[in-house]
Amino acid sequence: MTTIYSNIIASLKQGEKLLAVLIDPDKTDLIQIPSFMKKVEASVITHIFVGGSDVETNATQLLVTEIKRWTDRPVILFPGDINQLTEAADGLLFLSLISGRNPDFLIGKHVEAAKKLMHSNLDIIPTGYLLIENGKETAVQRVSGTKPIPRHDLNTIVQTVKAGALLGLKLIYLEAGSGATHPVNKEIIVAARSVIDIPLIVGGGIKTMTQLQDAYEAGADLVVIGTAIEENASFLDQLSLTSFKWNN
Ligand code: 1GP
Repeated sequence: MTTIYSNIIASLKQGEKLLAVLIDPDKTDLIQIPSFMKKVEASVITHIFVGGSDVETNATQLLVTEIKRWTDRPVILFPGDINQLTEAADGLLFLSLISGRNPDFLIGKHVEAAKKLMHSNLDIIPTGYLLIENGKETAVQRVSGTKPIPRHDLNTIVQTVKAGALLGLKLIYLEAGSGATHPVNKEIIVAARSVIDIPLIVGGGIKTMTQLQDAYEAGADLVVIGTAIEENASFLDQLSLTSFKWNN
């Protein structure tokens, strides 16, 4: 079991909820990182995810190296493609897009990456990644060429989550897509939570404290926020250690 993963499990056993900020190398100016990380350090953010849909080669490595100068929080790759793999990070969500039927994103990219990852020091966490329809087309949908599962099709969502767990995947990530109109709703999170005992990540379109709280209450163990923080730096202030606590 990897260190990052065992720490996630340990947190959940203690009833703690986890929060990741998603930083996209393609949308981030390195010069902003020191002041941004200062805010992250003062916040309840527990993990830093780095990734994007279209990222230039080397941009991820440069960004991760800069982030790690300013924080001890785990930096985890959340890659849209193989060129985003870098040993500068601590961990990797090894994503299989199990909601889709594109063999490249189910296993093909993984085969291409395997040689490099066999000798990696990254904590590699096999993750079942489900794209749930949110009201508009997302970058994941465009890049992967897959259809999201309709958000009213609870049965397919639940059976897919179960299948992911039965395959031995270590995390399930319910994704509405970056900038989603509708975040993954409570009903879906409750249903997914009820059929697995591995950690559940929820992300996409979460822009308010209420939506964040809703996701936790429904059973998300780790929530990912990218766009809301990118577009509104004061959102990070609301997540400061003093003003927001979800762990009773
Ligand atoms: C996207 O789940 C993440 O992959 C975060 O989405 O940018 O909408 O917060 P947002």
